[in-house]
Amino acid sequence: MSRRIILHVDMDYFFAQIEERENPSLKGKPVVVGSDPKNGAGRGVVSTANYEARKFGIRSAMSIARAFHLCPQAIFLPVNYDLYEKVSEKIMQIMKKFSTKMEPVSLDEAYLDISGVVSTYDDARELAEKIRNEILRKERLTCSIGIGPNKLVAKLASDFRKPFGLTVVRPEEVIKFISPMRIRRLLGVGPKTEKILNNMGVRRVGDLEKVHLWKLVEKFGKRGIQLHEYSRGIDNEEVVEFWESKSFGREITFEEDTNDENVIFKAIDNLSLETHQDLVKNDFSFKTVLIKVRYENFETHTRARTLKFPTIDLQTMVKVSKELAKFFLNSNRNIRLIGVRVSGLVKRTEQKTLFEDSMLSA
Ligand code: TTP
Ligand code: MG
Repeated sequence: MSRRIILHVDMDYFFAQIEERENPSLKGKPVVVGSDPKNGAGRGVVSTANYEARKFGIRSAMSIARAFHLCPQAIFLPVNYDLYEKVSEKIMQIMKKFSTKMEPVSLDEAYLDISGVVSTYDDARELAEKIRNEILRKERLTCSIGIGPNKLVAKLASDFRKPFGLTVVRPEEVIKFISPMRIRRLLGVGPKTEKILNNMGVRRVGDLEKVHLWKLVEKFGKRGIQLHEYSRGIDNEEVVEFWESKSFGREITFEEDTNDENVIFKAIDNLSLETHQDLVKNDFSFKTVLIKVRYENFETHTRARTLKFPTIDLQTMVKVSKELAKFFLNSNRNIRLIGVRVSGLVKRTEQKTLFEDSMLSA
């Protein structure tokens, strides 16, 4: 396997930075984007806050009432999701030019596999500078970028120095870089997992590295293997390209926000069935399954998996979708919208020809 170089871009205080750009008089003042604080009686949450507001302890997902209590003089703005989505599209278009493979993970965040574009970490840094500058020049917004040998490290690196940071972690620096980090920083370590690990005396990634694999598997099942790998900075997840590639999918906004697994899985059954009907009608197999989740506070994430071979099997679509969705269920937040999408489409007639060709040449 050739060595990958992965770049992760994350916009700085995204929703709030856009608000500042639209209204420069906000600059330098604490700004909180979220639901209506109603003078401290509001029941919603904070979507994000600019760095001035963070100085008062305000954070994403905190109750808006608490944010109001911490800093009543802050400027509280409603979530203008349509605007953020438009800006997000423009940023994604810019990034896309710089790589052959891009995977947007949320409105303000994307992975780029740049292995095909650069072969050294010095060139990768230069490329990152170009991306950062172009986003700044064209959109007047800052972002932070991380570069590393895989997605896990690249994401931790983009978060390392913010705002307008650029952090490069070479393969030989990975262990030193991640060991001191709190385990909570690892993808998939939510409050529950963190608590269990804390009880085992594990607080930092370096502590996790010392725990035997069998012990992690005993506690966490298959996920234990992943934790074991993450603790060593290992992550073989591919950057999955689905940007603008032809795809089929459906999504649904729940009547009421929910984190009931039964309700969500039932929705996945239905969305998969409808997506599958489209595939059959158009005679396509799929290779990639993608799940999209929007939480009650509009934070939106996607997660995808690519199969080894294209398939038309509905059960596979359902099974992979549910596995991907599970990842989002152990958060304390309710889900507002869920979507199932398949890409990496192959015309079934062409697939047959390909298969026969390979049989002939074998
Ligand atoms: P983040 O990248 O997590 O946060 P951020 O861009 O606001 O700040 P940072 O500089 O630390 O990257 O999330 C991106 C956007 O997603 C954020 O601007 C608002 C939204 N969001 C929510 O609505 N709720 C949340 O709980 C989080 C974490 C994000
Ligand atoms: Mg961000």
